[in-house]
Parts: sequence; structure tokens; C-alpha cells
Amino acid sequence: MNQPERNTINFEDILNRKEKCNVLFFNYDNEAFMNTGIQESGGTPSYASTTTGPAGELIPGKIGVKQDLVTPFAFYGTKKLFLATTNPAYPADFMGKVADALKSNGSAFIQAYSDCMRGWRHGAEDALKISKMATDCGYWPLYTVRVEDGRPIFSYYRGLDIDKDKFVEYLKSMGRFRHLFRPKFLEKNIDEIIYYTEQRNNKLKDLFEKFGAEKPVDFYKVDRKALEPQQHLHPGHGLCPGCGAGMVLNQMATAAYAVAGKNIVYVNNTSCSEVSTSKDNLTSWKVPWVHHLFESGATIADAISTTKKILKSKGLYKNEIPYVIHIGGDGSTYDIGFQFLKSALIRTSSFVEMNDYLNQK
Ligand SMILES: Cc1ncc(C[n+]2csc(CCOP(=O)(O)OP(=O)(O)O)c2C)c(N)n1
Repeated sequence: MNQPERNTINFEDILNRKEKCNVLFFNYDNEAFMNTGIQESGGTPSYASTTTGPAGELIPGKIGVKQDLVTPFAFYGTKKLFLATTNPAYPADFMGKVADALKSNGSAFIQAYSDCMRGWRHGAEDALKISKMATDCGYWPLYTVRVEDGRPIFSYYRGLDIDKDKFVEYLKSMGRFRHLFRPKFLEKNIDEIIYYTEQRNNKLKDLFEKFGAEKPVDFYKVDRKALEPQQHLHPGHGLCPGCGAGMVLNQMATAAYAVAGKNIVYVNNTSCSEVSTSKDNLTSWKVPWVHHLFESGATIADAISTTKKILKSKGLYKNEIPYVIHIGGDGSTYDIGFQFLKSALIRTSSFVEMNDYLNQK
């Protein structure tokens, strides 16, 4: 079989692009409602033990599958949309995608793998190793969908093939799956997790067949040594040691800082990233940051971006339009808050002509 062709995307070239995203909707997926006590969400994988679906003698953790959140967005019908999955264990791909998203017309949604040592029950020092394994075993594939004029174009970086041995090692590395290995070896349940992950990946492969890019492998070239440290967040925060969301926020802000400087507004749904960066009247954020609720965060992000554009088009706003990033955990993205996220994402992704108009002004 021919090697698929690589599409090399230079970080520097992205920075030179004129386009500006309306809102980047950013979900960090730690696969449960973590800050309120590890409750099951739509992002929780099959048979993971949580406090609302604890593994016991009769029920081995979550009954049901981890939902596919990203690909459906490609088919709702939008003008221009950038969709991607990321993993902080692959920082060049991660930061390249954040920059690419911010420098795209329309809107964007990124879903980041986000290890949670507390909720997944493993040592803090293993967070990066486990994150890397997630993609390498085929559990967390890294791919991109660019919707252009209403039609999705799929590309990928890695993680589409299941490595069964690595997958079992991945499950074994976390306390939330320990009940699958002892006291009894629940082979049928383990096989089922792998089977449904493989089905999801096969579906993705079919989508690449049908809607694949001409050069299907996206390779982001980022000179990480040349990147300045991000200036959006102070180092002080209340995340757990080894928290994946810390790596995620740092990489996201590093790429966003390279693109936007400090001309950016963050809107943060209630979540670990929100409670850990705000305490009474103290905040870890150095740039404008708004905390909003599950149901309203995405709408607020849309409103901030859209209002400034309308004012600018009327000559009532003199400054440069800021970039806007909306951050939500999986609970507030898959479950409570989904309809508002979906609406805001689709609404803003069709807001293309206004950007062209403002660009020409
Ligand atoms: C409508 C609503 N229900 C419940 C809550 C209480 N609550 C605040 S944060 C949170 C958990 C958020 O989980 P997730 O979005 O996955 O983020 P994480 O804590 O994992 O970072 C919950 C249930 C809320 N704020 N709003």
C-alpha cells in the first residue's frame, strides 16, 4: 500500500495568516465530572468506575460507551469549521492545532485528552506516560476535520490502529479499571471496551475514505524552543499535582499567546480549570477571563466575539477584535451545556462574511 502523503504545516506560516477565528471552543476531557467528586459523564469510557457508577459485584462500572463528540459536529451543516482532537503528550500537534484553529475563519472546536490522576486513580508521575499510551494504543486518535463551504475534509496524525497489548496495559495502569483485572479477570468486558473503540476507529477510517484530504496526514512543525513562555496564566493554581489539565492549559495558552499576544478573552465554564484558577478575589489569569455556567459559557463567548465585531463594523469599537477561547470540561460539554455549545459553535462558524468584511476594512 502507498504511504499516505504528509501535509506539513509550519507554525510560523500559521501565525502569518490573516484569518481570525470567531470563538475557539475548547473541551478538556478528563472523562468525568471531576471537581464535584468524579461523577460519570458522557465522556466516561465503558466500565470505568466513578462515584455514580461504582464498580461492584454486579455492575462493573459505566454501562454504555464513550460518546463520539467531535465527528458529529462536521455534519450539522456549517460554512467553516475547524475540529480536532489533541493530546498534551504530543505537544507539537497540540499547539499547532490550537494555532491553526485560532487562525481559521468561522469557528473551531478542540477536544483535548486530559489525564486526571485523582479520578483515574494512578500516581501523579504517570500522567504523561498514560497520556502518551492513550494515543499509541488507539484509544485517543489524533485527527482533524476542516469544514469548507459546508463539506468536511478529514485528516489525521496518529492513533487510528488498535494495539491490543498496549490497550490492556493502558487499562491496567489506572485504578478506575482495576476491577476488570482482579479479583476476577473480566476478559469479556475488557474485550468489549477494545471492540467499541475499534468500531469508533473503523468509522473514522470510513470517513477518511469518503471525506479524506488529498494529503491525509497533518504534520505540524513547531520550533518549541523559539516559542515564548505563555503570559496568560500565572504559575500559581490549585490543580492536583500531575494534573493533565495543567499540561493542557499550558500548551493551549502557549499557542494562543503566540497567536494573540494578550489580545484575548477566556470564558471558562464551571470546572476544575475554573475553580483551580480563581479563588475568591484572586485569579491566576493575567488576561480577561470570565467564569460562566455550564449552560451559558458558550453563549457568552459567542456574545463577546460577535458584539465586538458588530460594534467594529459600525465604527464604534476602535481596538483590534480580541481572540476568544471558551473552556469547558467534559461534563459541561457532553452533557449539561451541550445544546448551548452546539448552537454557539454552529452560529459562529457561519459568521464568515463579517470576518472578511472586517479584514478588508
Ligand atoms: C447545571 C449545573 N449542574 C451542576 C453544577 C455543579 N457543578 C459544578 S462543576 C461540576 C463538575 C464539572 O465537570 P466537568 O465539566 O467534567 O469539569 P471538571 O470538573 O472535570 O474539570 C458540577 C457538576 C453546575 N455548576 N451547574
